Amino acid sequence: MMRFTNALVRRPCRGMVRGLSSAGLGPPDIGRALEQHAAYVEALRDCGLDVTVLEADEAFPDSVFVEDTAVVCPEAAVVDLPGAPSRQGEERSVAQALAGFFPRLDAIAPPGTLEGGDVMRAGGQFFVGLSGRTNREGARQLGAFLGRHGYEVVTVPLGAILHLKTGVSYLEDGRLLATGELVHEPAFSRFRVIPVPAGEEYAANSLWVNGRVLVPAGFPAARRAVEAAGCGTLALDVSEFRKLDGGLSCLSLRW
Ligand code: CIR
Repeated sequence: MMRFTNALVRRPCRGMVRGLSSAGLGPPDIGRALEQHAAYVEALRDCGLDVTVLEADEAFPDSVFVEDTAVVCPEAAVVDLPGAPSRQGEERSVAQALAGFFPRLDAIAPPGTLEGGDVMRAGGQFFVGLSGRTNREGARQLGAFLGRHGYEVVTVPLGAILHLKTGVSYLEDGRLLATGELVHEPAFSRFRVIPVPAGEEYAANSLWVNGRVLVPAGFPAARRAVEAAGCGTLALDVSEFRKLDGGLSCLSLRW
């Protein structure tokens, strides 16, 4: 069975109130965000991960969402080039931290752009969403890096959603939790797709960690659907990150 041993996270910065957002839920409260982030780190540790916590980076309002800055797996680490101009540069300090764990780092280069929120691993395959942040050239470069290790990279064109994993999460054992346009995505035909109940679309971004699924608090029907598929769950409040269009996966890199 797949098992994660490590995670990397970064504490939220005060400037997160100026983070990119389309949620229309108002600015996040930094005090609550810090509490929710600490609980998230604790949950990852409870799941058996060794968690490296980077200090807040005030130069980048969205820097708490470290998932977007790299793609990591046991064999490889690729440093991303975020498609959002205000996020370009966040990846540098993440790369420094990853260099302590990976002997070699590859990097997405212009004109490619890629954000990790668009990258979902399912066993030997990596699905890459083509979004407003990740372009074909970025996906092609990622495919070349991961192909060396025997992984297959499959692109998924996206419509309205921000990132691929805004709408779909891999729950291991061939199970996908999906919403909207992704429920019937042909690229996912070999999976058992668990549709997220209507009105609870935000919960499509859930996070499998070593046999448990972290789900956002406040989405009981989605939680029941995940449990009915045979997964134990742990609900975490991530309301302040939701205000910036972020969710559970966005807050960490895992390998
Ligand atoms: C952004 O727009 O880039 C941030 N406000 C949210 C990033 C969420 N990250 C993710 O889905 N992996």
